Amino acid sequence: MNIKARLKCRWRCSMFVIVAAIGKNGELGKSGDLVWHLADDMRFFRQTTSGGKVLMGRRTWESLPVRKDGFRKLADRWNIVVADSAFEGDFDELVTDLDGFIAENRSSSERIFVIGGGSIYEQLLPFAREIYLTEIKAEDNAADVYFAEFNKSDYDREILGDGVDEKSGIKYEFVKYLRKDKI
Ligand code: CP6
Repeated sequence: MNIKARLKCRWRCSMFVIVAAIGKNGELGKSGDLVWHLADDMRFFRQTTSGGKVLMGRRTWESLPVRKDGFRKLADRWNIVVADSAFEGDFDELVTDLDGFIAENRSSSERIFVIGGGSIYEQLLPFAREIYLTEIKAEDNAADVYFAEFNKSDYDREILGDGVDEKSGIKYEFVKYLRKDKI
């Protein structure tokens, strides 16, 4: 990142908002699917992202089930997928140059929810002022995708809620991380 870009972004980098559900060790994905399927998390995710724009990688898009109407899309949201130009699908917007997309959008005031997966989170972390993590108090050593390491001391941590999954008995917290500096 050059100095100019940093200066330009000094006051308004709230653009990219990361939303993820992770296990105790950062477990995100397993064999092309999510590790965690908690009803309360799905509700939280839907409520948080509904009506907005969601940005995801190609593999995350492919992990979405094809719906009854034959479409693979997160309903009521503008679906943006990062893939190469030959990639086809029912998404709303294709991003082939992620760095270019970040540069164009990072100082805008409109939020874009970054919803996965591992590689996309890692690339967007430096540009996200807010991170919404569902911290699931369980482990899965068969996971093959993990959330990127990030420095928690750079953020203020606020617990928005917690609970226990009825089906599995697994505990979780909905946590908001807000960057202390203005990036
Ligand atoms: N964040 C949280 C997410 C997702 C979920 N929970 C999610 C991951 C991949 C897809 C859709 C949603 N980003 N907290 C799961 C409900 Cl394809």
